Amino acid sequence: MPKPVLEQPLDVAFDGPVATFTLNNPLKRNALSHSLLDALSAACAMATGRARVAILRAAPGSAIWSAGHDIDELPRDGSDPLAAGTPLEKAVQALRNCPLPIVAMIQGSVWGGAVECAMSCDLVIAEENASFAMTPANLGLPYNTSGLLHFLDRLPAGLVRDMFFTARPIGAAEALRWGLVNRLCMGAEIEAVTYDLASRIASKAPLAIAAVKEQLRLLSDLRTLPRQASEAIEKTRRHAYQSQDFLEGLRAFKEKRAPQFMGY
Ligand code: YXS
Repeated sequence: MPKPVLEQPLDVAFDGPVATFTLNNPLKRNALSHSLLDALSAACAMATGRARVAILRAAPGSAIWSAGHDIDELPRDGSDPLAAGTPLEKAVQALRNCPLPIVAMIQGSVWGGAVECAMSCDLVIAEENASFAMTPANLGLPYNTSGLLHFLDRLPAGLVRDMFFTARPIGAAEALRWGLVNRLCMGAEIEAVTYDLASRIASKAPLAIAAVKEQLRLLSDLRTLPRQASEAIEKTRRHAYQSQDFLEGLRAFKEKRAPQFMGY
């Protein structure tokens, strides 16, 4: 493994044309703190022009790839926790806008906003016991429209409903079947498989790949919502993130108990 360049909640290392971004927030199960998310956005910029491909991973042997957004850093003041310009939304955009192909190497379980980060990478390689769970309904948090569009780009609407309404973890084999994962491999092989794939990508024409990545992003983002639809979305989301239920979800998580949602 190449020597990390930065000792941050995200380690960044370069080995020739391959950059490695390693999630490094072990005390909180690699939860995506604002500082980690900002470091991820910065790493995408740093790697541009310096590497040909990047790998986003957790430390070797991690049981949890990432526990999702740092719940302690979700706002309790009635503001939109997933507004445009928040660190999570900016990191997702940084992954999607980065000219380099980014490969998510998934060991362990992936939760909440970390699923959107993994899906915002260009390829997802997962070990056989990986899983993906969307859990905003455990907190009372209404996911945002840009995020839901990313899910709908990649997965059938029926599976998106299943994930968001039940919060059940999707296993690696099911994720492969639906295209959330590109390749599945044994845990012992995932490093070799991922770095071989990265080396293969690094040997291709970078400008051609960057042009295709940008076109695919623009084509998938080519949607504008009529004003009335945006207003209706904002109203229903505000009703949820300003609810007592959202505060109850946050309290229940911290108190390590099941939330009691009352519908207001
Ligand atoms: O009790 P201490 O102080 O040691 O802290 C515990 C957990 O509170 C902490 N921790 C987190 N802190 C902030 N944000 C998190 N997302 C988070 N996850 C964990 O880490 C310490 C060890 O956690 P513990 O004891 O639960 O570990 P475990 O191995 O028994 O269980 C690992 C998990 C991941 C299954 C469990 O920690 C868990 O269910 N975490 C929450 C997963 C989740 O719901 N993530 C979604 C976050 S919100 C989000 O991503 C978006 C905003 S959205 O909701 O819209 O998707």
